[in-house]
Amino acid sequence: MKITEITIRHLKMKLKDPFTTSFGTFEDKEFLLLEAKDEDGTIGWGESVAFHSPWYNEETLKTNWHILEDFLIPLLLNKEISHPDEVNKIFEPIRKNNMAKSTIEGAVWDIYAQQTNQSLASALGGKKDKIEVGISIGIQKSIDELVTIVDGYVKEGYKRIKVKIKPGWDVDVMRTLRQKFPDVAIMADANSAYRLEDAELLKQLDEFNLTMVEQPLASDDIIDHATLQKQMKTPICLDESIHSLEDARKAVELGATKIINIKIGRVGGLTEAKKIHDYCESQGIPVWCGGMLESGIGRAHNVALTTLSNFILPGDTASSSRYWEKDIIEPEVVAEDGYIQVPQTVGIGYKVNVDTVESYTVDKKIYR
Ligand code: OSB
Ligand code: MG
Repeated sequence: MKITEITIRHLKMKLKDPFTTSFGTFEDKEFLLLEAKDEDGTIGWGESVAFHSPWYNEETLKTNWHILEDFLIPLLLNKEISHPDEVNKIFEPIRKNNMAKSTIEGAVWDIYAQQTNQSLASALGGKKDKIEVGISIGIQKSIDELVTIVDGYVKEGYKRIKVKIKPGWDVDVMRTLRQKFPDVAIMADANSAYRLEDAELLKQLDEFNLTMVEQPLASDDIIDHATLQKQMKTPICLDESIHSLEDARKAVELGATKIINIKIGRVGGLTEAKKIHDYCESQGIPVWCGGMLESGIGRAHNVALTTLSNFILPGDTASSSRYWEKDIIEPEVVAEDGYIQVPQTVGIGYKVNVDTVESYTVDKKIYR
């Protein structure tokens, strides 16, 4: 395969409900979509999970556009590739910028799956025909409102409820949820809102039998997480701190994490995601697939990745309709009773509705 044309689009999609984390609120999702065409006209799609501003990590939609336009696209265009695993190596001269790299790599995987006449899931080596999913719920105005929302999603069948926490919205919230939902798998995600000095407070979470606590400490830390894990019974799961197989190995060896959240964009693409998955499997560390409020295209990639065997815990890949009035793929991603059926058609398995994509597009450029 040889990529001969790439289109980058900047999309803006309104979220049905604003989403609040420990660092701020989203009302709209702005992100880049990448459409790659190979020499025989096969089209593949990739989504950048970089946000409009750099609060989750240092990448943004604009830095991704810059890195794609000035470095990654020139490295990849018209280069002969026999397998998507080679994309990583082609990008080796460029440090980090994982979300930018992953955007193209995802499109190359989509093309590869189509050309080898298989679903993206099976191209990755996934075997499941359905995946188990949970849902991530932002910070709410009151605990009562949160309880009502959780109740709705539990009734819809989501297999695990994750709630965002931050200082002042933590122990009481989790205590109430555990009282109201004694048998539901519940976890908390702090998005780095605490420091090791908060260990006494975080240890109070041990009372509530949480499945895990996600990224309690700094986004670039693994040392303090290891110290905290020694004092806490609840398993720690790292999200922001893991950018590569090497990060995963160090975090596991130090005892900083007992579970890993794999996000394709954060680790630089599906090839690296699969390596982390395989390493964790060999170490007995369960993984799950995180989310970045993706449109249908990123969501389709997440569904495919989750079919790998060590994605043991339900991830954050909820139904399209939880985020959008109208998603850009057909059919939309649907979780029923907490399961998503994995599409068996070739490539990402969902049809991209280009008219809908265009209706959300605020900027666009073609590279040849
Ligand atoms: O930390 O997992 C996170 C959303 C935006 C940024 C970071 C995170 C999240 C979520 C939501 O938790 C996951 C989703 O529903 O896509
Ligand atoms: Mg997280």
